[in-house]
Amino acid sequence: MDLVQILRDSGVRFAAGVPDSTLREFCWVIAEHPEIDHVTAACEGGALALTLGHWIATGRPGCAYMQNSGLPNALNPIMALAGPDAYDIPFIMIIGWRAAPGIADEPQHRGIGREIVRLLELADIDTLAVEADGSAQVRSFLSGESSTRRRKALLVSPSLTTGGSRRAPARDEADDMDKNTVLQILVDAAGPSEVFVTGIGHTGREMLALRLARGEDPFRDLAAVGGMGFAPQIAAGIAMSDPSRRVFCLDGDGSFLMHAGNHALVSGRKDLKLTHIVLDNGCHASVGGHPTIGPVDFAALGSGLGYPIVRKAKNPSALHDALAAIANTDGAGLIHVPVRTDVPGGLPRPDRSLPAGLAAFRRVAGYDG
Ligand SMILES: Cc1ncc(C[n+]2csc(CCOP(=O)(O)OP(=O)(O)O)c2C)c(N)n1
Repeated sequence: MDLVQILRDSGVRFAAGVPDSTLREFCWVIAEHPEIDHVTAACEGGALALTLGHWIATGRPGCAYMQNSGLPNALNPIMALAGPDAYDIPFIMIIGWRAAPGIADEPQHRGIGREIVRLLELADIDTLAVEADGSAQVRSFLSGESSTRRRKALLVSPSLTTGGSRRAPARDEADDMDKNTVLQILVDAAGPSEVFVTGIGHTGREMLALRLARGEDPFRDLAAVGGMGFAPQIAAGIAMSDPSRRVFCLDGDGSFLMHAGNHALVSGRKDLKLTHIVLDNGCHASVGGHPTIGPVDFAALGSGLGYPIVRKAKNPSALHDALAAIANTDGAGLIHVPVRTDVPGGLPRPDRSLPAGLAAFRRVAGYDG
């Protein structure tokens, strides 16, 4: 089904969103559509609010697209700005439905996958689960023939995903390090008791592969697999509560930007032994390689947010220098590391449930006694 063309035919001329693997091809096509103005958003609430501005200026509902994990990020503007008790503004949402009923999916997606229809109903949004042969149904839903509410959501499950081809990287990455080289350097540089927290996406699984290849405990690191953008706050919470060791946070550029204001918590905190690494591949590599919002000068942003020390490391020796400089400075440090976009195939997954993995991490770190 050509969902983008159906949106266009329904009058949509503006779209904003955060990419999702379920919507992989949709995200590429809508970004390239000649008649639809497209913006990548830093977070889902931002995407939704962009569509509100579009409606205010044009009277046309815009389209906000996202993975269902991002719906809670958008519920604030949905209910407190666009809802019938607030400004009562129409919009159309396209939502990638991870863990749709009957589809096996990762545990972090299950809660929202199960409850999304109820969440949308509570938010006064009319919902249609899109069927593979449901073009006519979608057209009638969007035109208002079969749905009278002003706010509408189409739920798209992975079985409808088509295409999925990666596009060329948004920037020349020939001189960038590959992520595995960076991870090796970080693990070599860290002391035996130092702690790693990895953000969402493939980095956690790449660390797992590295630990297994090195014969090390695969549960030494905490993979913050849900909650995109929150790994740095988990890491900072550990660092605030356990000043005896350094905490490394391995973040993606998309994740760093999603809730960037939170990083200012490092400002003025001389006690924080936190090394925040932004692995910047310029894209959302884990969901299909769609470009992240920007370009952004992460080093300038880091300084502005109050990191006492900020470095950009484009090669192994610069990364070694940056790690040493941060280790010798009070307070948190940020390292911006441009990395290549490729994602290795066949990455392992943890062989335990999330609570069991967390328990193992706390045991290895000595936090459970
Ligand atoms: C709140 C939320 N929005 C979107 C997603 C879908 N998602 C999973 S990984 C990812 C990309 C993360 O990009 P980045 O942090 O740059 O890391 P990379 O994938 O490039 O390593 C996205 C958008 C999600 N899981 N949760």
